[in-house]
Amino acid sequence: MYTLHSTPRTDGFSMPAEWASHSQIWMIWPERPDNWRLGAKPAQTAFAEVAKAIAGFEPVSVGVSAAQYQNACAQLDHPGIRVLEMSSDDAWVRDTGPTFVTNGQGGLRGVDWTFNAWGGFNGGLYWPWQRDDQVADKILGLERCPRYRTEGFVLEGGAIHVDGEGTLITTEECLLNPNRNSHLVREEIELMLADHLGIDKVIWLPLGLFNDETDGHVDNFCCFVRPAEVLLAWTDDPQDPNYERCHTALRVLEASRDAKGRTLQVHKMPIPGPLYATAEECAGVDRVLGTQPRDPSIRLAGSYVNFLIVNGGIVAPSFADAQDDTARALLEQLFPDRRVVMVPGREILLGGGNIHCITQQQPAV
Ligand code: KQY
Repeated sequence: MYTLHSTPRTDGFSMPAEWASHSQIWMIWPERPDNWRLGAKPAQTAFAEVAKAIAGFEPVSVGVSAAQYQNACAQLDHPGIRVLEMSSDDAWVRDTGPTFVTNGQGGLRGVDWTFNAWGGFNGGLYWPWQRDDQVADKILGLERCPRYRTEGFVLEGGAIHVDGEGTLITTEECLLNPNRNSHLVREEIELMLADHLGIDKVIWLPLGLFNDETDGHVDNFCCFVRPAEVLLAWTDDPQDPNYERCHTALRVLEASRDAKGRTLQVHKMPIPGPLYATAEECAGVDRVLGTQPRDPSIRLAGSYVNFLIVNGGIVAPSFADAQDDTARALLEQLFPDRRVVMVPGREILLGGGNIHCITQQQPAV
């Protein structure tokens, strides 16, 4: 797609909050057997359920490989879903897709961050990742959106949340990890975020959720629900490895002011489980050198915070867990004007993420 050599900020563009209205949601069809068990068949069922839940609120576009085209079309048969042939390395469009930016005057452009599979050769989750790094460009091309490319600056969409009013939340665990942008210091990273997302203030949480294989993406841990209000994954159990993470994040959030000088109200979302993959689930994943080992002893980074805000609704994961009802009730209370739909999230979690990680919103302009 046509590449601009300025920055969104100098051109008057910024990233809207997720609750601003969308024209559609992007997804990618899961396929790789070294990440998704049983040749990705259970994951495909889960993705189709997510796509159909979203399509009840707004249109969905799903990128799929040539090999899976017919199968995906059959499983995604719904008037609100279009299927497009698109090669990729895996199915995490939150991280490989563009971050759309708008200018309040009908302009829509996209930031195409460099992608290195969550850490490149220093802890990344697979190689090669070249087709994933091309996903944002392909989506922007299909939508005829001008593109800003941050060549050499690595970022995944799941590593940030914005309030649309100048504030961004992220984690040091991810953005300051030497496996992302080791050539830059914190202030230089903040400048890149400001220039490309039009934000004025970064709130740095030290860590994300325990065992999150993305190195602590904020979208699995903490999100804005409206300006000056955040939802934080939470446990009161001092034995839980998340206890220190959650309590430290709370202290940071309570001491923070947003870009407009407001203090933040923090809502606490219980963490499900603890959840683990079964031996049978792990055995269904192909073993390939350089990909994430699957083992029943490894705690899964399950989180209800990994939901998507859609036009008029919330699409959130359920885990057949005792906390599912509490999570639904809290989401209904926090979003009284939206319909909350919960979709089984376990199969997506087994692959390393959840609903927010496999979706990318395109703002309406
Ligand atoms: O959660 C995400 N944003 C991506 C997770 C990638 C996991 C690959 N196994």
